[in-house]
Amino acid sequence: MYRQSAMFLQSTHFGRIAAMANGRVPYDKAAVIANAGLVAMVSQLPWNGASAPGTEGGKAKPEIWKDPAKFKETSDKLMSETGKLLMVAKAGDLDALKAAVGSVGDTCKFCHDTFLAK
Ligand code: ASC
Repeated sequence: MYRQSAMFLQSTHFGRIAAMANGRVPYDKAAVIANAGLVAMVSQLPWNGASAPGTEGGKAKPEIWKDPAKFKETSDKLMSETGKLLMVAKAGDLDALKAAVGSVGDTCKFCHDTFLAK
């Protein structure tokens, strides 16, 4: 429940940024910064409810607990990419924002493809 709640919040706030990066919603620098700050913060949370012994279950694959080093590498990458997203958000360049949104989204997708059961 903890893990899924954190993932839901990340998806919500990242989705608000992605909507602006994709042109579905008008670009609003302050809103991007606010949402990127939340994504950078919340991206640090799910691992408290994933990878520790006793947190198996849901749609998380057993590989998370079998290969914790690989999982840590993957979760560390998300935190570094969301940190970059926040810096780019503050800089206010829309093209750079699109690229950073792409990098974060690729990181989400890689981890889901690897560690999330269908
Ligand atoms: C999102 C979201 C994800 C990722 C993923 C990227 O906005 O909720 O899980 O991006 O779809 O491929």
